[in-house]
Amino acid sequence: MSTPEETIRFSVSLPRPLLDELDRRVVGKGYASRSELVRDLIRERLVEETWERGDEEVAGVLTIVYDHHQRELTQHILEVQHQEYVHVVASTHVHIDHHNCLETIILRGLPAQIERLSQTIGGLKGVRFSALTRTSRLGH
Ligand code: NI
Repeated sequence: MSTPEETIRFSVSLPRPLLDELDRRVVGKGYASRSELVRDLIRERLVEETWERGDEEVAGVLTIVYDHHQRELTQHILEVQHQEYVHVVASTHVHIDHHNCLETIILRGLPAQIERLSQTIGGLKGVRFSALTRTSRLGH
């Protein structure tokens, strides 16, 4: 009998060049074993597929860097977050220097809602950098 949390060992056949590539990544990324890397690759793919399907609630972190001196930009960023408050879980603002502000905004909702909100904020004039980290529930 197998339990849900049981770890199963199975063998995989790979062409030598692909295995070499895998092993370079194991070393390069500091993984303890091939298994650890393969588990992470599978989880990454599962998250991607959940976002592509689009029918399940997911979470994301939007990281932005913006010009503190851009007129009314801070106000616009806040307004967008208030309008979409159901999707905004939390946000953190850090003043990285005299000109630049960094903000991380944790978002929750359907993938399309998070993508749209991220594009709206990322597209505001004066936002110099914008990157969305996509995550989802992983029961394994
Ligand atoms: Ni600031």
